Amino acid sequence: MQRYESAKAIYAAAGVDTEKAIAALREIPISVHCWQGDDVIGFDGADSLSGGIQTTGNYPGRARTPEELLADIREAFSLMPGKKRLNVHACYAFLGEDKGKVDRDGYSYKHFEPWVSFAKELGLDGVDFNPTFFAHPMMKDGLTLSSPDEKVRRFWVEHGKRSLEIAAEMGKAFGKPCLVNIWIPDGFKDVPADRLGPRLRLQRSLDEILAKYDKKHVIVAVESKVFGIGVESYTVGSNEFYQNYAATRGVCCLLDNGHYHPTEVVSDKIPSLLAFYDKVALHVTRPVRWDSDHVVLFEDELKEIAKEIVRNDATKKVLIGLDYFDASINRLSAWVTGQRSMQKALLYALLLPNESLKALQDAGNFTRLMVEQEKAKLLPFADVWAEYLNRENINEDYYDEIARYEEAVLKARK
Ligand code: RNT
Ligand code: ZN
Repeated sequence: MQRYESAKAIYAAAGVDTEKAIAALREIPISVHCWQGDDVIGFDGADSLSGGIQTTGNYPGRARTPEELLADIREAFSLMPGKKRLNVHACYAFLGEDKGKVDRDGYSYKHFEPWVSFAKELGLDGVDFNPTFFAHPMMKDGLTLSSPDEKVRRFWVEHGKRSLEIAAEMGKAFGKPCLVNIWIPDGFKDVPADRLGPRLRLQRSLDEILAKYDKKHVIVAVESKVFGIGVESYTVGSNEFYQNYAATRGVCCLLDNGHYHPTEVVSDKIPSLLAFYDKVALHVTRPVRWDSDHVVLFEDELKEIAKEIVRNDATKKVLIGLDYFDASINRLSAWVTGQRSMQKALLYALLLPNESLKALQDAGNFTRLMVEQEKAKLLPFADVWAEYLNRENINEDYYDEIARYEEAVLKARK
């Protein structure tokens, strides 16, 4: 308390209102991915991941059933401060008696209703949804929506349509739109003979999927990528393809910060897109040398991303989602560390004297801008963070609780 009062005064002298920052942070939802808990396997029959994405590590305790995953989410979410949404993939369908009978082209809301009830029980802000275009036998030669095989392409178009219907119900259940993100793994390991054909087929498939959906309850995003493991030479859903697709079809782009060339940064892409789009969706991750999906940490580029959201007054325009999967450490700890890092970065950005820094830039006073930006880095951020957690009834330390859960619950999973 004493530390907070002193920090509050130091920030006030720098022109920053810490109370306002804390209040603003509380209003920014973070969509937490369900797939960190089970290494992106899901409930609908896959036993391994495919489509150029990979989890590495075999730390004990992976959730193997819907019950285990829900229990882990409940525990992990209890250690995460702030407003949360739950991000669900279609492969996490509760199929019950339909298991083995109904495939992804036949999923309906009833298979996901348990997620909605669960999210309500946890008091979450809503549920987001993703069609799952990977880890499935109907992927042919690594292709889904861009497949030249009409039977394959139709199957996945149908899956996309079903997903939008499911999402509309999810949106209705919370009275807020549900974000549906479309990511497909389609691409080639080696030099293709036709780069346009697959893209034209993808364009057609997307147009078919999006022909009709509930725009009040669903926001659609498309996620581009450079390459995947085993899909190094060509990606159908490239950045240029999706940005133009989104702009011409009135949907939004989802930027995954692991999906660009190593010196490109998503923090710079956010304001570029905000100049044209009402919404920009994010998959926040931490790429180490490639799209490795490491646990998100409180690092410089994350801070830059948060700054672009906060100082452009875009906390309602940028839809923040997490997308990482680490199987080499305790999976709950991975979840919590990543979510808290995002929260920290947002608070950090909210606590900067953004207006006066902008004024220095516009006045061309770059010498003072550099001095002030460096000074701001050492403001007593940690004390405000501690106060925020305190008000959220969350302990700063989460290791002991996770270790307890590991002993009591995870160790029994053999
Ligand atoms: C893959 C994409 C995609 C997935 C999730 C599971 O490179 O980032 O978003 O990680 O849909
Ligand atoms: Zn992603």
